[in-house]
Amino acid sequence: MSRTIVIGDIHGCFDELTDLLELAGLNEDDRVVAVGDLIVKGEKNREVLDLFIDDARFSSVIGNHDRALRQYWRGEPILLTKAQEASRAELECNRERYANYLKSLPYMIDLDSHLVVHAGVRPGVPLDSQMAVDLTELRTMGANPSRRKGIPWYAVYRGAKIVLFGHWPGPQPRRGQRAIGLDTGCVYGGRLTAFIIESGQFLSVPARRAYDSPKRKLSRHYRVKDIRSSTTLQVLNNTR
Ligand SMILES: [Mn+2]
Repeated sequence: MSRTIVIGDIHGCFDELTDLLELAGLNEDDRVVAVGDLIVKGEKNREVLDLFIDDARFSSVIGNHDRALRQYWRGEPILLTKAQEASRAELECNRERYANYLKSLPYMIDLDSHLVVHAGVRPGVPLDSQMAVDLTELRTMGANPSRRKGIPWYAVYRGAKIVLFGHWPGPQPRRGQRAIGLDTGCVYGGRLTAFIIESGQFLSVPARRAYDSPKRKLSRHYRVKDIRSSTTLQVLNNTR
């Protein structure tokens, strides 16, 4: 049976991506979907993009870092961070190829029962009315979507589709009643994590090393109480 393997933030960690796909035993008829931030901070950004461009099994939504380069190459007035500038320089050798690929990345990939986005969806807002800034940067409820303090969006979200997201690294996958966060901080020396939709199974591999240091200590997994009735969580519990 073909599988849908959803992978957390890769950030140029091509070696760990290879390790994870080997652990998963990637088959010809499997599909790989990334939660975005394919590039920036790690050191093999070209290799990651080449794989996603050349292999039809691979697709991704756009992350905030992918988006920054896309905006820069479109000529929008944006200041790149140091890490983004380093990736831009690495990718400049084949700018048209990489710029075209970043241009093609959607904000959401709808997998029917599941929805893949980079950061989150704002609870209560219809999917076709979500804002780009929320889809690529949302962490908590309130006016500043990037804020880390406060109630995480996924603790409130009760939408029809289970949202698979990245963007907010933690030592373990983040879990809400209807959402699963897959960024386990590989580029910071954590792990690269995948979730297989059909089996509800998590797979992860350790980073070979830390390629960047986080701006703050990886926050502890936010525990959502009263989640017993959730189908998602039953699936998750079975795989512990
Ligand atoms: Mn990220």
